[in-house]
Amino acid sequence: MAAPDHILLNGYKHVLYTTKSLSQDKSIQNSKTFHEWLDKRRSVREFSDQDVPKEIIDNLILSASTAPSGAHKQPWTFCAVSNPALKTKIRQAAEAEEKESYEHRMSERWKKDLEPLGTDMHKPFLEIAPWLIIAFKKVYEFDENGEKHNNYYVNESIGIACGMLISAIHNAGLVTLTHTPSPMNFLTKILDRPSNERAFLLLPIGYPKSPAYVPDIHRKGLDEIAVYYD
Ligand code: IYR
Repeated sequence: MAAPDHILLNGYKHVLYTTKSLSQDKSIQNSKTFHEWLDKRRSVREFSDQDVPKEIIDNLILSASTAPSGAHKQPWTFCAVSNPALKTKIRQAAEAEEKESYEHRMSERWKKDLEPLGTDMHKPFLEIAPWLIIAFKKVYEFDENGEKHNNYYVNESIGIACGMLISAIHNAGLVTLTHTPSPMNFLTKILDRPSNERAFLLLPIGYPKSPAYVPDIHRKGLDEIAVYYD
C-alpha cells in the first residue's frame, strides 16, 4: 500500500517527504562534483559594475531563506540595496568604522593575519557592486498580542542562511565577499530597520571585474579538519 500523502502527529499535519533516490555511485559522484564546484568559490573584492537583474537577487534571497532555523522562526530580513545614493551612504559609514578599526581597534597580530588577503579600510566595492545584501537577524518578535518573544538559535540560523546565500550567489555565476564592518549598527539607521533587527553580515554581489585577482590561499585538507570515529 502506498504511504499516505500526509499524517497527523500530535494533531499537526506532516506531509510525505519525497526526494529523488540516487544510486550509491551517483551519490558519490554528486558529492564529489559538489565539492569541486564549491571549492571554486572565492571571496572576490574586485567587482564589475555590470547590472544584475532583480529577479536573480529575489531567487538568491529565497534560496537563503530555505535554511533551517530555530523552531522554524526564520529570524532574518535580507535588505537588498541597488540605490546608488544609499550605497554611497553605506560606503562612507562603513569606511569610517573601518578606519577606526584598522587604526585603533584591531591588534597588530590581526592586521598581520589579514596582510596576505590585501584588505584595508577602503571599500570601493560597496559602491561598484550593483547590489548589496545586508542580512539582519531578528533577535525577538512581537506576537499578535504585542508580547515580545526571543527567537531561538538566532546566530546559528542566520549563519546557516548566509552560508546558503553565498552558495546560491556562486551557483548564479556571481561573486561576493563577507564584509563585516564593526560595529554594524550604522546599517540599522541607514536602512531604517526596526529595533528587533541587528545587522549580521554585508554581502556585495555582482560579476567579478575582468581580470580580477584573489589571494593565493589554500584550504585545509581532510586530515586537518575531520576526525572519524568508526
Ligand atoms: N572587517 C574588516 C577587517 C577584516 C576582518 C577579517 I577576520 C577578514 O577576514 C577580512 C577583513 C574588513 O572588512 O576589512
